[in-house]
Amino acid sequence: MTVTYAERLQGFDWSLAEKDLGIRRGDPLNIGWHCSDRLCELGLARKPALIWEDHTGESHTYTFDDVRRYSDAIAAHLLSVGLKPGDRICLFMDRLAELYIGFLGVLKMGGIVQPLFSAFGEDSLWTRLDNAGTAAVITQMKHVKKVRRIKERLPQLRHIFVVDGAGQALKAPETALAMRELPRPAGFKVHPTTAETPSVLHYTSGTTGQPKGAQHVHYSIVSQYLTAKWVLDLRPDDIYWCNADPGWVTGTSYGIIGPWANGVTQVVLDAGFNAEAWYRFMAKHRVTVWYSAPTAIRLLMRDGNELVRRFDLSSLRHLCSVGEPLNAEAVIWSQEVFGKPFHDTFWQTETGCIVITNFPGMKVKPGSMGRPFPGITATVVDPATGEPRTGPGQVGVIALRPGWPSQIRGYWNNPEGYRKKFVNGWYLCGDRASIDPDGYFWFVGRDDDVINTGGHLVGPFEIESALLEHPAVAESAAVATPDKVNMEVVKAFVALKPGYEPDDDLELEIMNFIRKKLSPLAMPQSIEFVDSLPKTRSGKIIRRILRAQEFGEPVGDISTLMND
Ligand code: 6R9
Repeated sequence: MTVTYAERLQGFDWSLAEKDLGIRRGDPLNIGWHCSDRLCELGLARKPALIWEDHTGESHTYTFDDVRRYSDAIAAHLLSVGLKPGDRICLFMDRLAELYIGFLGVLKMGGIVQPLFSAFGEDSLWTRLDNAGTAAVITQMKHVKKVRRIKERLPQLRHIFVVDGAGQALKAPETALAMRELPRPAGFKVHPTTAETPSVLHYTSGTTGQPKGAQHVHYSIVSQYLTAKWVLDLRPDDIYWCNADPGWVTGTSYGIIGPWANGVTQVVLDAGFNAEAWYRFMAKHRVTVWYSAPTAIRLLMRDGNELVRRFDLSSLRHLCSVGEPLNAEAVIWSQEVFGKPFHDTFWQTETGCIVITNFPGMKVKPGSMGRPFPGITATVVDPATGEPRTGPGQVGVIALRPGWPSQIRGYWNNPEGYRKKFVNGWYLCGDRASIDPDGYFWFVGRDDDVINTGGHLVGPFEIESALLEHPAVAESAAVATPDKVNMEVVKAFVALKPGYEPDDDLELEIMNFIRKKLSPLAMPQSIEFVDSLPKTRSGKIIRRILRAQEFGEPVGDISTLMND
């Protein structure tokens, strides 16, 4: 029977999770150990941990004992070549089994694991590896070329491992790292990291500057374990699918740590979106709990109800969504075709775990994000003063009282950037919302210029910087424009240098330039050529005006901006 939200709130304390996980304050704590060795000790060695499948239908099952042994072997290998605890080690590959198991391997040797989307182009990759001072990249043949092209500009990068590189033409410092061929390390000891030892470094985009490295610690497992158990409603016999890529925090907090800390079997599909393939995959593996995102749900809706009815999806018990506003239509549609609603969950890279959510069994108000997870104190405030704005109809910025276990401990090499997120003792999420009399949060929009496309945050600054590298571009601004499926997509405004004339070919060329340098997500879907861009007196481009025009919203008072 589902325990109610009210019951969960009663006498809540995070130590509940510590007790379940056998964590004692002051003892070593290592996520890699918790997600593999511990489960074997608890008798789950032969239980499938990962059922991996690719787009051809090729499939492989890894037990918790396989995950334990292979992650040990990877950890031992990384140490044997001279990598050290605290080194940043990047995972840059598709959703291969090595990504999930390598993640634990890096943590087990005490390294800081830095997962990056394999879709990233050279510039996106370089920015993040340079900022983190990354010592090693673990990649695959398909993506190694991108690493090759930038490695001269990364003096700290000492090792490039290619997981499918055996027998291939590799160029130093590349070496092959075949997980299954590695020697079984005799007597390997997991590095004795502690609760506050850095664990995962996720890069996330803000309005200003290049992306920031959000620094998680091993103690995050406490929140990730409990939210996975209570919000995703994970139970021992579940077959769980999180369709997020581990390049995104959802793919690590709830695509690796949360479910495995619970000893739950996960399925992974290493393939792009395809409605029919997704339904077939879920039906084949009898998926019971599915964590997805609004854009994926809208894509499924687009492909119609007839398709979904061709598959037996009766195994599905619980559905959750994250990343962007879950529109009421999507909740209603899911009720119609799956017989159950998607439960919205709200959180961020910085929070590390779900903080506002529709609990299982709680009345779902379609369009609302639900209520704070127990142990999370949340409200909405005036971002200038930090004073609550919870009166009827009032909108404020979502604010959290710091101190939950998986809150990041800072931005990598950027303490000032993190300090700016706090006002009057509250951590500000940068999202606007209102709270109804029942305590449900209703998302209104972002409070900054970050573009949320298909659930992924893209920073305008990164796009604008890349645009300026194109020979024809004199000035640029990147803003969100509405999109039916992705909610928002990137639109660029470009002023050309003298001698260049706007035309379709140039538009396409600039779009592809960004796709290659950054990623398909960051690529503007359209470019509007303009003579000049709206600017403050100090010369900063005012994106707000452009964005408001795209959304047909009033531009508001810009006199203060113009006087900036
Ligand atoms: C986990 C994740 C965080 C930003 C967040 C907000 C948006 C996330 C949402 C949502 C509306 C939801 N967001 N969940 N907006 N409803 N349920 O998404 O992390 O990539 O850091 O993005 O995503 O704007 O501030 P991250």
